[in-house]
Amino acid sequence: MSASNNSSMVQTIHARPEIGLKKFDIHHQETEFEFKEYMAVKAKRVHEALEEAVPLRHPLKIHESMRYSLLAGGKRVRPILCIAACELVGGDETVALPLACATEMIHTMSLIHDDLPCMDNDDLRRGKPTNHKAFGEDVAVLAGDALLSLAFEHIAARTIDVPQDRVVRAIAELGSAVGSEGLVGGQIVDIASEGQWVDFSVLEYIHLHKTAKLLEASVVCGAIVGGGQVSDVERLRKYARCIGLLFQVVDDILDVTKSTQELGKTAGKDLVSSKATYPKLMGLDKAREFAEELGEQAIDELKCFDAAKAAPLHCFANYIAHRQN
Ligand code: GRG
Repeated sequence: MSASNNSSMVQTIHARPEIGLKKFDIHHQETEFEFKEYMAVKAKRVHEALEEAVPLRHPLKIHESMRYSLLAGGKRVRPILCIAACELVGGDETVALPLACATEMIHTMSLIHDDLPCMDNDDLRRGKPTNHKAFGEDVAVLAGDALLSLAFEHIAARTIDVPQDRVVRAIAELGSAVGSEGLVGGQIVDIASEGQWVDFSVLEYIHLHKTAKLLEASVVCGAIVGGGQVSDVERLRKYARCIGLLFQVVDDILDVTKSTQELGKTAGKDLVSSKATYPKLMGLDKAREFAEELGEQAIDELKCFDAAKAAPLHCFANYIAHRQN
């Protein structure tokens, strides 16, 4: 796939101070990159590592439940981003693999808990009955808890050939992305906002925390264990924040434009619920324009890196902007 063409163009995007969007130029550089193949190879490697990390053992029920959701498929966006960021700054895939698996364990636990009757009360996830539908609420809560705990154990026990200070920094980054100022913070504001009128700043808070924080931490942690300079890590953080928000804007758009079968989860839920979404607040066309802007700004953050090495992250921004499920 050609990630870009040989021409150069300049595009102006207007400022949105909440997330630091600014005017920028998009410089297209010539680079060839097989993104589909890259995704398939990395997803397979992550799947095998996850399979190995959670074997079927005693007590059987909890491990069955953990494996049911963890190995159910999913796009593996977070672990692949983690590996891609590590490789961009010169690190080896093996160095990032335990962290990459941890991001997927945390993501999966957040989906299991999000689907519970006390949260979103959903029946379908990754094309299958949700964890609590298959195993019961009690087991689903525990499977989520066990995956969260295993994620941090896995990083500490399995990350090898990396200076300890980097591992500790990565654990701190991930811990903060998950907690009360991360995913949990976004979820609680989301719950508290239900049935209320919310403005853009609240909507953006919810999505920057509920969705973007884990994507950001995946990229940042990959760059940290890969040995990236602080300036590069921070540049990649900005990239990741843009694609994190982009991910959610696209999720909102897909919810109203795709079927349940196409998504593998219940479609149209946002429309019937009283939840605020980007299409509801700004209309579908403007939400699509906003998604384009975020994708372009993400790519702009990569321009100081070598174009060939940054190709996976470059293609990732396009993939997230144009994904169909
Ligand atoms: C993390 C301690 C802790 C608790 C969880 C429930 C909760 C707190 C937070 C909700 C987080 C959540 C479910 C956000 C939505 C993120 C999102 C857009 C998920 C869809 O991700 P995809 O499309 O799914 O990558 P696949 O199935 O492809 O992995």
